[in-house]
Amino acid sequence: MSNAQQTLAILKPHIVKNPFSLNQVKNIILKSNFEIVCLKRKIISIKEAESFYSEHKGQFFYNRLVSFMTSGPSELMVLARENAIQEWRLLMGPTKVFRAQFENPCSLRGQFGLSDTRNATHGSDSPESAVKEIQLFFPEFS
Ligand code: IDP
Repeated sequence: MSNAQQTLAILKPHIVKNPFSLNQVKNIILKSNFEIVCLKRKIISIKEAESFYSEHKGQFFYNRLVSFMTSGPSELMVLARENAIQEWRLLMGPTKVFRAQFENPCSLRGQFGLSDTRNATHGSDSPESAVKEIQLFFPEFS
């Protein structure tokens, strides 16, 4: 794939727990021209979640976020396509679920988000974080 860029995507635990949602989200990913380059289902450890979300340490939602993200299996993916980082964030929609539902109800967070914490998906926000996040969860790949 020429001009392909990679990003780290996470399908958060409430999506993975529900086979119907999981299947729907994966179909949307493939229909949106992303290639799933690597996929791993795992329970993120507390240490990994704390490091992954370290920029939010001290925020009122940090403990809730770490405990939700470690509450069950997530699916971690390296996604590739042209402009993957921006396109995946567009497909996810806004971080806050009420905004996603009003501003972009067809986005993944608009359709599958349950709350600001359980907002369905994660996506890297820059080329630098994509490299760092892929390295954290797929050290064997990078
Ligand atoms: P992003 O996931 O869209 O990049 P960030 O601001 O980096 O958004 O926040 C990381 C994660 O922290 C979000 O995906 C969400 O799960 C959680 N989060 C962000 N803001 C809030 C909030 O106000 N309440 C609860 N959880 C939040």
